Amino acid sequence: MPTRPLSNEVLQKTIDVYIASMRSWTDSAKKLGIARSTLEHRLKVAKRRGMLGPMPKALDGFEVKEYSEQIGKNGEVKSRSTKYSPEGGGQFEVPDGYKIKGESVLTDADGQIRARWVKTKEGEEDPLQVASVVRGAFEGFVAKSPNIWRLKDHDEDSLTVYPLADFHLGMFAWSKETEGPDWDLKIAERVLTETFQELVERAPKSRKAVILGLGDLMHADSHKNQTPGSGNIMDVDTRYQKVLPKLCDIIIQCTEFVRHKHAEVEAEFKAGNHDPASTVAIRTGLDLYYRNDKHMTVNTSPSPFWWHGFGVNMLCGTHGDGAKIKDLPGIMASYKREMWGSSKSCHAFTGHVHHELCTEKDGTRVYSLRAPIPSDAWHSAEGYLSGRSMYGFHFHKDKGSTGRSEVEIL
Ligand SMILES: [Mn+2]
Repeated sequence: MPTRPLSNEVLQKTIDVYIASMRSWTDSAKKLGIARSTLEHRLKVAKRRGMLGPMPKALDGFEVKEYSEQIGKNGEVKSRSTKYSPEGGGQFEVPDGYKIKGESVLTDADGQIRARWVKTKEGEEDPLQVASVVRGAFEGFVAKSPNIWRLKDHDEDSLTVYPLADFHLGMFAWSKETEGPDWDLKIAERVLTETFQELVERAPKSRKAVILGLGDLMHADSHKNQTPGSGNIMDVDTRYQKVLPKLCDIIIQCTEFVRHKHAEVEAEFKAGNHDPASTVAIRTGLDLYYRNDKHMTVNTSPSPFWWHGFGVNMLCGTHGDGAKIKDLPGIMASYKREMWGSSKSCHAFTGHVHHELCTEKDGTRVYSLRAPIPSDAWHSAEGYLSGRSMYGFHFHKDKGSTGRSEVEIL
C-alpha cells in the first residue's frame, strides 16, 4: 500500500511533546503513545522539513535539501543558507483499465522512502464493460448494406420482374411552386434506393429476376436541359455530367439488392423520350460493370421492346411513348409469333404517363406504371397528379402471374 506522508500537524505535536519532555525520547514516546522507533522517524522527517531549526521551516510539500552556516572569526554564525526541494511526488493513481501488479521502493539509510516504482498491468476486461463500449461505438450507425441475405432455398420455378420506370433523375421540384414535395438529385438517390431496397426485401424468393429499365430514367439527355424531341426547357437540378454517373450508381445499387436476393439476374434498359442517348450509356455502363459476373446478364439490345418467355408466360416491356397501349397485344403476337403461340399468360409493361392503369385486350394485360417521383412545376401546373410507387411482378413458369409487390412513396 502506498505510504501517506506525515502531516506537519502530527510532526509539530511530536516536537512540542519532545521539547516539553526535556528532549527525552522515552518520555516523549510514552506520552504520545508511540514506539521509540516511530518517534525517531518523526523527528528525522521534522528535521528534514526544517521544523527543528535552526533553518526556517520548509513550506508544505518541501523538505530541506542543503543547509550551511558561515562562521565568523570568533566562531559566531554569520549567515545561514538553506535550499529546499519538493518532498517527492503525490499519491500514485492507477490509470483506468490497469491494476497494480507490484511495487519497488528505494529507501535511504533512515528507512525514508526516496523513490517508488509501481508496476501496473492491464486489468482483466469486464465483459459487460466491453459490451457497453462496443454498443457505444455503434450508436447512431446506419448500415449501408441491405437487410437482404443470400438465399439457398430459392423458388426454382419463379421469376420476379422489377420495372424501373421514369426516375427522371436530375429533375428539380420546388415544393412552394409545385405544392408537392421538394425533389433534387440527393433526395432522389435516397428515396429511390431506400424504396427499392424495401421492395426487394418484400419480394418472394424467386430464383430468377429481371431488372427492366422502362425509360426516362434520366430527365435530360444532354447538357442542353431540353427534351430531345420537342425542345421543351426542363427544371434540372444540376449538370448532366453529374446526373448520368449518379444514375448509374443508383441502378447498380438497386441491382446489387436484386443480386443478393435472387440467384440469376438479367437487366435490360429501354429508351424513353427523355433519354434515348443516355440509355445507350446506361446499358454500356452496366454491361461493363457486370461483365465478369456469371450470375448477371445485361442485355444491350437497342430495340424499343423487351421480350421474355418464362414457361407459360410471355412478357414485354416498352417505354410507352411509341406503340400505343391498345396495340401492344397485337405487336407481341406479330413480333414474337413462336413465343406468343406457346404462351398462356401475356403481360406488357409501360411507363411514360406516370400513372397506373391496367388494361386487358384479347386476354393480354398491359400495365402502365406509376413513377416514383413527385411532379415538377410543369406537371403540377397542368394538374397531372399521380401517386408514386415502385413494383415487382411475380410469375410462375406453369401457373402464370402470381401477384405483385408494391411500395408506395407517400
Ligand atoms: Mn416519357
